[in-house]
Amino acid sequence: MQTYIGLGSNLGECVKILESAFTHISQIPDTQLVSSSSFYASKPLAGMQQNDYVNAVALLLTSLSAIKLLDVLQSIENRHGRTRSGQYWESRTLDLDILLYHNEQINSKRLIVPHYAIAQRDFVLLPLQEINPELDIVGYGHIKKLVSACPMREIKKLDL
Ligand code: A4P
Ligand code: MG
Repeated sequence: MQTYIGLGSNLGECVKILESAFTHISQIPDTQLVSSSSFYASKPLAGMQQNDYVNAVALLLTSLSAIKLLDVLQSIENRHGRTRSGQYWESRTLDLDILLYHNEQINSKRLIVPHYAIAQRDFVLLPLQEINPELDIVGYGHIKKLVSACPMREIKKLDL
């Protein structure tokens, strides 16, 4: 299955953490890391008083089920010092979201796919478009249309 993963970090050495996350992702069993986007820096959503985020997207080919993949991704988050105090949108060393899983629409207790905010976030749509400019998102439409409709904030592709 083709699956797109969104990576985010706004706590600690964000760039190094995302680089390490890509290494861990490339080692997931029964899974191949096909491509990775550039890194994008932007302010936290909703004007939250937090450090800027660094975000990226990965395209994987996997034979793991979506829920098994979520388990593995959460263990990678934990290994990168992710803590959860229960606060809404708290700062995080590493967030790994399943943006898309093949063309499946999943609505279970632990998993909503496509990701609930996939069409509203510049830091998700731009790296997705970079990796696959012809992407058609089930239930939402063509990436080009979504990028034109999405309010773009200040977002910077990092030169690494
Ligand atoms: N879950 C459901 N669907 C999914 C999915 N598709 N992928 C469940 C991953 N997890 C999914 O996630 C809470 C629960 O969501 C998981 O246990 C899983 O069962 P979490 O990672 O513990 O919490 P979270 O990430 O704080 O929650 P939420 O609401 O998903 O936050 P978001 O949407 O990740 O937003 N600004 C910028 N610039 N860049 C960012 O990356 N991120 C956020 C957080 C806010 N502002 C941001 C950014
Ligand atoms: Mg998350």
